[in-house]
Amino acid sequence: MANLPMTHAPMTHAPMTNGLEQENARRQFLRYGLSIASGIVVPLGLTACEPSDSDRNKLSVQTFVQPPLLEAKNGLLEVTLTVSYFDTQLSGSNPNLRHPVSLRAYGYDAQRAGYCGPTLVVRGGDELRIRLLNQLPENPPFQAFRDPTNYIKPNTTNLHVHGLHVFPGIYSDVTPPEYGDYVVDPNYGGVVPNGDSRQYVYRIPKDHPAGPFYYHPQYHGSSALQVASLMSGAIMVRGAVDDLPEMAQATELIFLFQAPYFALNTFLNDGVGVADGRLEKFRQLTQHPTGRGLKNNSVAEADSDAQPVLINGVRQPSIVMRSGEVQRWRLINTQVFNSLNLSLDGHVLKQYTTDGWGSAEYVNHRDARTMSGLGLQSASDHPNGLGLQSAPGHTNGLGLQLAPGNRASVVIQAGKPGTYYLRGLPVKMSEGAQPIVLPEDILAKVIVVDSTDSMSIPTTPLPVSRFLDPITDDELANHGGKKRNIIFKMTGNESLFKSQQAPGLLAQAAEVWGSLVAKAEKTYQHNKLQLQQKIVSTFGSQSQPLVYPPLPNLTPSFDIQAANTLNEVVILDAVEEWTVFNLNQISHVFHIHVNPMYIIKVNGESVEPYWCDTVTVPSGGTSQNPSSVTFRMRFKDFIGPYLLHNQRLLLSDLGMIQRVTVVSA
Ligand SMILES: [Cu+2]
Repeated sequence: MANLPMTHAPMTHAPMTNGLEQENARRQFLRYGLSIASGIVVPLGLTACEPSDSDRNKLSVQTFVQPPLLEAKNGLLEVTLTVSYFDTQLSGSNPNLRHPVSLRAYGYDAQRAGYCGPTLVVRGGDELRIRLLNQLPENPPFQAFRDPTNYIKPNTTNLHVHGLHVFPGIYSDVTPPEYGDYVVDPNYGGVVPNGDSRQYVYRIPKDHPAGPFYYHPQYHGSSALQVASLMSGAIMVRGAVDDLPEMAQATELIFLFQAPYFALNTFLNDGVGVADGRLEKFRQLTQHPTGRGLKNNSVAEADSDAQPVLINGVRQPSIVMRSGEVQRWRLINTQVFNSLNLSLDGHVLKQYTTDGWGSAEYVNHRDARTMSGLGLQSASDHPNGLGLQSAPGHTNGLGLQLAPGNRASVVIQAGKPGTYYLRGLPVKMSEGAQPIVLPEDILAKVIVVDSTDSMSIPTTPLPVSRFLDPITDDELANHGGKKRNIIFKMTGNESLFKSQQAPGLLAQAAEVWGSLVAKAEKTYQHNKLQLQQKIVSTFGSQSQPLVYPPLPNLTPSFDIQAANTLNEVVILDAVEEWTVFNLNQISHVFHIHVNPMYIIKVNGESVEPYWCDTVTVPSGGTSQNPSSVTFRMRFKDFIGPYLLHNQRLLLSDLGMIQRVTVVSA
């Protein structure tokens, strides 16, 4: 998307022969993606040809734009993704008010950077080849004062295919080596700026489930800053469910929910010396982790310019549907901290994948406005299924909840003509005296125009890959059945809740605990020593950097933990049961690469099992009584190193991250 989509832009209206043809053209337009500046015009009545001026007034404008879509041919999709700065304008909460920004973003092949990377479409058995080319400028040297080993390199990057079940290692049998979903780069590695590149190769297994995935950088220490710019894009794996005639006929819309952070007036720029429109310092994130969405207790306390959620770079786009029309939407939360709680006025979102993992039956998410308010019951049919956490103390949401990294596929059928809002209902992300509550927001507008022809909703059971067969007790027992515990704990938890009064405290607040705490402590001390030595060698004395640059503003009082400090070693073909504990009032978002999770328990209580790769570990945990999620995983296909981490990426960058290494027996 090279150009800025214009909200309510006038559009040149091609002469048409009939409404159907135009509708077909519109669908082609949507299906194959678009990268142009204008909106889409659909007449209110499909019989309206050669609209007169008065007819024109009735036109409904679709301002929803899709990322360009690239599809594999003959089993291969090959693309170059280019990382660079993207100078453009983005809306704040007011869609008509744009701010100039200069943020990191993906371009592809000969196309310059856009609001999101292209959507990459593959099927099981295909090969996806991505050459990642880093054209960001050299890393700024002053960043070295932060920490000599981590998040000193905002312009070093790599590529992660979130959720994909693919080889995580390096193909060293070719020269130069090619990379799988390899993101355990050491701090001297990665794809360095100023022209470095890396060839990634993802061989999609034949039985790979069909669903939405996405790609984003995962260079430890830089991931939040880069993803909180504009660096993400969708991956669609197609399969049997997509071949159902009713699915194939339904227009597919891909939503990347983004909340780019950037300095604006003094916001996100308190003392860090960053120009407006830029995101250059990790501290910009840590001092305002939720952006402008952080509220006190009251939902009603709407922020006049709350951290705006954009969809594919556009604030509050409008979507035009015909009454009775069925569409399917792919919903991807690419935010680095905030969760979403989606509800569409007067309509049902019929969910059929959680993340990229399909189910045979729909989970229906009804209009949840009437249930709005905190602590009420979910409006969903199966509150314990498909990615919803309805455990006690976590019933904040009522619509379709997407934590950072979560995706969903939904089918919707347009109702009566009218205008409906796709809302982000309030999200309560923590418990405690000062809970973090994100205010309600309008994310998109759905304009339903009159029509007599109706489409049908795909009937169930929907086809599901055998890859997603349940992991039974027997299977677990017959494959080792090892149990592990992972503990998420930020120290200085209360600081987070106070961060709205005293910005910057989150930077002191995160630390991962695991089975190897002593080892972590050793690394911590080592990093700290290195940092001190670096300062001394640069300035000759320890006090100098306090003057220039303002070190206290740049350096947290501890050093972040390297991504490979903690390591879980797993034997190939094992089937294991893990429990992730959360000792904090804030909910954490557990994500593991390569192998999805089969969730069986929340807070120790059985739930209707489901597959996912990103899961909220409920809020309200304490050291005495942690919240938890329990799941099973198969480690069947791949050996190699990969990561588990908090998908609230700024916490991951601060150290809530571990390495997993699968070894052969
Ligand atoms: Cu991932």
